[in-house]
Amino acid sequence: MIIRRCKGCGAILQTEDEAKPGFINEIKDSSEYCKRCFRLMHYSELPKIVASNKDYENVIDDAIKQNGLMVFIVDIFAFKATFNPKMIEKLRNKNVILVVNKYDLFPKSTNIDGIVSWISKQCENIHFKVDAISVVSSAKGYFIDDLMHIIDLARRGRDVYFVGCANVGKSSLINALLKRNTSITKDVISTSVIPGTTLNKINIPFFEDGKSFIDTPGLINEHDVLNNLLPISYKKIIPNKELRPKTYQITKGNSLLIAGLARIDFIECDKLSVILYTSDDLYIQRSKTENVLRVLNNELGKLLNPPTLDEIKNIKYMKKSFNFDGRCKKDIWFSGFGFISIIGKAKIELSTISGTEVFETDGIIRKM
Ligand SMILES: Nc1nc2c(ncn2[C@@H]2O[C@H](COP(=O)(O)OP(=O)(O)OP(=O)(O)O)[C@@H](O)[C@H]2O)c(=O)[nH]1
Ligand SMILES: [Mg+2]
Repeated sequence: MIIRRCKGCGAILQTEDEAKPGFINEIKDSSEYCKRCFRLMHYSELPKIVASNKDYENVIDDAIKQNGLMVFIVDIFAFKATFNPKMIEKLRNKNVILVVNKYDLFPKSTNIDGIVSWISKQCENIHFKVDAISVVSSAKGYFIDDLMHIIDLARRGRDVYFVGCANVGKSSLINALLKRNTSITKDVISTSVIPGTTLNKINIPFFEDGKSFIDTPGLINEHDVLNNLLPISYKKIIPNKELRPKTYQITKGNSLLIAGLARIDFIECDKLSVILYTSDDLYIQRSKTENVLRVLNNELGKLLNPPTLDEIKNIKYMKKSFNFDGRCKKDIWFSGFGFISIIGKAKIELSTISGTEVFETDGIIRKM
C-alpha cells in the first residue's frame, strides 16, 4: 500500500479515526489534504490539536540529526519564549541560520540593526553560535529575498530544515519563500494561530540539485499564556498588525492592567515612562493601585477580557517582583502576549496568569 501524506500538515492520510491526524473520508488519487487542513484552508476553521508535544519532539530530533542546514525561527513578538533553551540545546554545534520572524509587528520606526545587535547579544550571552541572523516578515514578504540569498550561500548541497517553537511561522516562511521563488501563488502548507498546526515533516523539493525545504512541527511552549486559554482568546492576544506602542506616565501608587492577563503595580518610582507593546485588541486600564481590586471585581472577564468568564474558572494568578535601577531601558516580556518597556528607576510587583513565563531583558526597541 502506498503511504500518502497530507500536503498541509504532513500527517499520513487515513480513513479510520477522525480524531487522529491525517483523517480523510476517502483516499483518492487526487487527495492532497486531510479534512483538518481542508477545513482550515477553505472555511478558516481553526484546527483541533491532534498530536502531543512528545510526537512533535521526536520529529524535530530526527530532523536535527540529519546533515542539513538548520533554519531556526523565532517570533519577534514572543522572542524570549521562542528563543527556547530546549531548542537551542538541540541546535548547538549545527549550521544554524537564526530567523527572527514577524518583523511587521514592530513599529516601522524600529531600528533593524538595533534588533540584530540585541539578538546577537542574546546569542553571545548563552554562547550560542549561529552562522547568520536574519530579520524577516513571512506575512508581508519583508527581507525574504535576503534570507533566500543567505540560505543559498550557507546550504552547500544540503536540505534545509525549518525548526523552532510552535506558531513562530515556520510554515508561513516556507510558503513565502515558495511564492517568491516559484510560480506558486497560494499557500501550500497549512498555517494557523493554533500552536501545533504542522504535525509531521513536510518535504518540498525545491533546489535544482534535488534537495528540499523541510518543514517540521513546532515545540509547544509549555509556559505560554495561550496554554491556559481557549482559541476564542488567541485572536485577541496575538497581534496581526503593526504594534502601536502605548505610553503611560506613571507615578508611585499607579497600576496598569493588561486586560485580565496581567496587573502591574508600581510600588516605588519617581515619574516613569512605561511603554506597552501588546495587541490593540487588549483593553488597557490605568488606575490607582488602591482602586484595582474594585476594578477587577467589576470588570474581570468583561471589559478586562481575556480571560473570558468561562476561562477564569480554571485560572490562577502568580506574582513576581522587579527592581530597576534606572540606568538603562528595561523590558518585561510576558510569554505569549507582548512586553513592556520601562525607562527609569522602579520597584514593580506584577501578577499574571500562572504558568506564563515572565522575563526581564535590556530594551529591544531603539529608534532609527
Ligand atoms: N504578523 C505576522 N504573523 C505571522 C507571520 N508569519 C506567520 N504569522 C502568523 O503566525 C501564526 C502561526 O504561523 P504558522 O506558519 O502556522 O506557524 P508554525 O511555526 O508553522 O506553527 P506550527 O505548525 O504550529 O508549529 C499564523 O497565524 C500566521 O498567520 C509574520 O511574518 N507576521
Ligand atoms: Mg507549521
